[in-house]
This record gives sequence, structure tokens and C-alpha cells, in this order.
Amino acid sequence: MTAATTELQEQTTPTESATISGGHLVAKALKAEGIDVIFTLCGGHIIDIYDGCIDEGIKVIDVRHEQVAAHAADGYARVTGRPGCAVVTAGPGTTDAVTGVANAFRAESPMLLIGGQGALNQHRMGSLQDLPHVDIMKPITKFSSSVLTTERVADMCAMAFREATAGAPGPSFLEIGRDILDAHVPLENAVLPQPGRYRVSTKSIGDPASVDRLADILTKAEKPCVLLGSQLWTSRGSEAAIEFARSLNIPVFMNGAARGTLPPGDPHHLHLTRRHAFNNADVILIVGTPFDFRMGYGKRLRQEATVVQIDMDYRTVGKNRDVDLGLVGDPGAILAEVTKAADGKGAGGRESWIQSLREEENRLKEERLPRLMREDAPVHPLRLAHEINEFLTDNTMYIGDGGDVVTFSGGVVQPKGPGLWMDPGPLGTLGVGVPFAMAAKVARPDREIVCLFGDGAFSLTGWDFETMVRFNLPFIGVVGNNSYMNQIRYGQIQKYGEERGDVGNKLGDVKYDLFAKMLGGYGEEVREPKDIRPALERARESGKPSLINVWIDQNAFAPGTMNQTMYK
Ligand SMILES: Cc1ncc(C[n+]2csc(CCOP(=O)(O)OP(=O)(O)O)c2C)c(N)n1
Ligand SMILES: [Mg+2]
Repeated sequence: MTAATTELQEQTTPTESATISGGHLVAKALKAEGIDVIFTLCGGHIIDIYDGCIDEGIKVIDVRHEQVAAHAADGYARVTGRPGCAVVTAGPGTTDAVTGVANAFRAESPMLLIGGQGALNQHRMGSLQDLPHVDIMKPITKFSSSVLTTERVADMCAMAFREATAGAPGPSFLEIGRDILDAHVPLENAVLPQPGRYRVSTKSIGDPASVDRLADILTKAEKPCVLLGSQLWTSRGSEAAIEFARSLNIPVFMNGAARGTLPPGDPHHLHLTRRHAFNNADVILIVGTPFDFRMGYGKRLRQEATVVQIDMDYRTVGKNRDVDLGLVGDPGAILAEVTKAADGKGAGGRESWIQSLREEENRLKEERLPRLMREDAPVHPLRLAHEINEFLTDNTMYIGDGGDVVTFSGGVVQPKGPGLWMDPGPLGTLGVGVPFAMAAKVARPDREIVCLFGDGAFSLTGWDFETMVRFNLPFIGVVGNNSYMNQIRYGQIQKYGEERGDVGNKLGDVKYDLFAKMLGGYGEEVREPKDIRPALERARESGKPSLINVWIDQNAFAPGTMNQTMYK
């Protein structure tokens, strides 16, 4: 045998090829999306994903309830603009996460929930924690599927992310069996979609003719107004919206995640006069928010007004209310395009309209001021909201999680910039506060987080305050404590009278400040309005997760609650 043949033989001798497990393929797929943290509660089915996360440098935040993991993934998506990911075990782990996924579904927030499942060779045999997860998740996701081979784990994750992020975003669900995660396959057999190459931007401006028509409608309008909704933030269209409002000289109202697009004090920022504007405008532009209950299903708009709707989802446009023009696409991109199309067409002559709204706004503010400044104890919820509003900095994210106490705050608290407001969205889920604070602080450690809780809402997911302590995630929590589920109690009193009003809604007089201290955080109790601000300052200085327990008036009910038709 010559030296040459020996060398050839050595080259062709099969060497052991590199292998990779399903759990590690999950981690690679998350990395490809730029995801740097997962929220999870452990279970034997899913531990190989953790092992993969170690290799890929993905942080594992383990929480105390899967609902929290799912809400945190939703919150992470809202803050970062990248999809969030929660990993939960089979059976109860997955069902516990249902509420978080449902919330993301109604809020159009892109997240991936990965749930465990028994091994394929025990399919339908009654393995531990076996449930039809995919069927359970189907109605509350954009995409819900099992993963049936280890080779395609990353490919299926890419598919799930494509569905979650394209068009109007939303959650995806993947069920991955224990054996699929554990098995090792040759690396070259694994399908590994490359970062940035398996999905594309759907930032479209829709029909260009509609853009021109909208520019035309707006330049000719005498009394136009625009409502910016949550999709504006989803599409990161804040700058486009500001430019649009200024160059077309249009008064702006904001709701949901779009709050803060224009800061308070901006000449085009309006807040209290929305109903007045909707009753009097000649053109009403609705951007990225559906005609749902928050909009009176579209019925609270002046009948004669020209109504235009922009939305990422074609199914939302014209739903519940006819529109004169609808545009489907990316709200930010469309507003930028409309601004361009309107350039030079002139948009003057509406000073008196804006002036009249401003005067009405000031009148309503003046009228409300004494209520914001009330000195009574227990504290009036409006005074609490006012103190919080005064406390916010340009870099404070405000999160609301509760019933009436949060409804009160909606009229008072004004975030100082885009992306600084979080609420559950149209599912109205209590319990998002701690998980949203967790996600926001993990994603943006430089940012201050203030979260206002109802005492009822806090109780749902409050144990994860401990997770905030364990991971050193400081935030300033305020519990508006009325020892009731007051928003519901109000309706019961109205319907059944005082004596029957307290059934099923009375809570204990819980000292949440002590709860915070017990778990290693900062806590204080406040009874007098004048003590709120100093307590907030001390919580800020503590640098710890904190809860300020503020005893508030049990008999103050929010006008929003009083107006709800279900109680009329
Ligand atoms: C998960 C969930 N359960 C129940 C409800 C119904 N609900 C709406 S407001 C409310 C009361 C909330 O009480 P609290 O947080 O203490 O706020 P308060 O109204 O007392 O200010 C309830 C139970 C809900 N929205 N979400
Ligand atoms: Mg309460």
C-alpha cells in the first residue's frame, strides 16, 4: 500500500458527525430571532431547552406561575419589538399559560409559547400531563402546531415566528414532545433557517390610490382629528405620526400603547376632549385600533363625518361600522406616505377648530383639578393617579393593572414619550402588572417602571414579586388598596342594592407593603395623600422591587365604570 492510498483511506473513514438535540435546536431558533431571554416554569418535558439556552447565551427567567411566563413574553414583545418566548411544561403548565396567550391574541402581540408533550411512542396512551394542547390553543393563536421530528424543530420555530410577526402580529404555539426535544440528530440533517432569511417585512402602505385619496380628504378637511391606537406603537410609527400631525396640523388623540406618541403639552396632543371631537369633526381618522367596546363599536362618531380607518388587519377595517375609506398596511408607513402625498397641497385654515378643542380641554382640566387635589383620607383614587403622574420622568414606563383604580388613572396619567404605557389591551386581563414589569425591566434595565395595581389584580400574579427580587429587577409598585374588587362591586350595588352589593367581591385588608418586605423587597404603607410622593421617592431610592400600599376610598367609583352600559 502506498502512502497515497493510506491517506485516501483516512480521509474517507467515516468520522462521528456532530449531532444536536431538539432542545438545542429550539435555542438556536430563538437566537435567530434575536431573543435573549425566555420566561418559564420548569417541567421534566422541557429541560433540554434550558440546556440549549445556556449554549446560546439566552437568559432563563423562571417564574412561579405559567400565566406570568406568557404575559412576560407578551410584554417583552411590546417593549422590544421582537417576539417574546415563554416555555412551559405539558398539561397544567400549558393550560396555566392560556390566559397569557389569549391576552396577547387580543392585543396583537407577537409571542411564541412552547409547551411540552409526552413522547410520540406514548401518543394518546395517557402519558403524564397529556392534553390536546394544539386544539386548546388553536382559537387563541395565529398558528398552533405539534413538532413531529427533531430535524424540523428550528424550522417549525421559524414557521411559528413568521406567523406571529407578519401582518397584524399575534401569538403562536408549538407543542414539542419530550422525545423530540431529547433526541440527537446529525447536525447536517437539521433544518436551520438562517437569521433574517426565513421571513420578510410586511411593512406595506397598501393601495397607493387610497393613500392619495386620504391625503386629499385630509387637506380639504376643516375639522379633522386622528385617533392613534396600539398598532402605531407595534409598527414603531411614532415619528411618522408626529410628522403627520405637525405637517397636516391635525389634533391627535391616543389610546393603548400609542399613548405618549406626542408628549403632554404638545400643541397637537389632546386627551379629555375625545368625545367632543368625535361629535364635531368632519373627518375622523382611526389608526390601528378596532371599533370594539372601547370605541362604542364605532357608534360614537358623528354620523355625517368622513370616517377613515387604517389597520394592519384587513378583518378589522369596516368591522362594526361602515367606513368611507379603509387602508390595510403598516400604520407608520402609511402615515409617512400620506404626509408625503399631502405635501404642498396646503392644510391651513383649521386654527379655530384646534383652538376650540384646546379651550374645551382646558375647561375640562380646570373643572377636574379640585378632585385631583383632594386631601381626604382614605385617599381618593384620582389624587393617587395625580401623584403618580407628577412622579413620572421622561424615562418612566407606566403599567396599569386593576379595575377602577386603573380606570381612574387612565384619564390622569400621561406617559412622557412613546412606548412608555402598558395595559393588558382588549382582553382586560387582571394580573398583567408583575409580568409586564418583569419583561419591561429585563428588556430595558435603564428604564424606570411604575406599576399601579388594584389590590384584586395584584393578588392574581403577585407571588412573582419574588421573581423580581430574585433576579434583581427593581420597580415601583403602587397598590391602590380598597379591599374590594370595586369595579364589579359597583355594578352589584347598582343592580341589587347596598345590602347585596358586597357578595363575591370583598377582599381582606391586606398589607401589601409587608408582603413586599417578606419577599425581600421594599414596602411602605400610606394613608394620607401628602405622604404618597415621599413614599414613591423612597421606593425609587431603595433600588429594590417595591410596593407602596395606599389605602384608597372604597366608595369612589370611576366614571368609566358608571357609564358602562352593562350597569345601565
Ligand atoms: C383575570 C380577570 N378576572 C376577572 C376580571 C373581572 N374584573 C374586572 S375589574 C375587577 C375588579 C378588580 O379589582 P381591583 O384590582 O382591586 O381594582 P378596583 O376595581 O378595586 O380598583 C374584576 C374582578 C378580569 N377583568 N380579569
Ligand atoms: Mg380593589
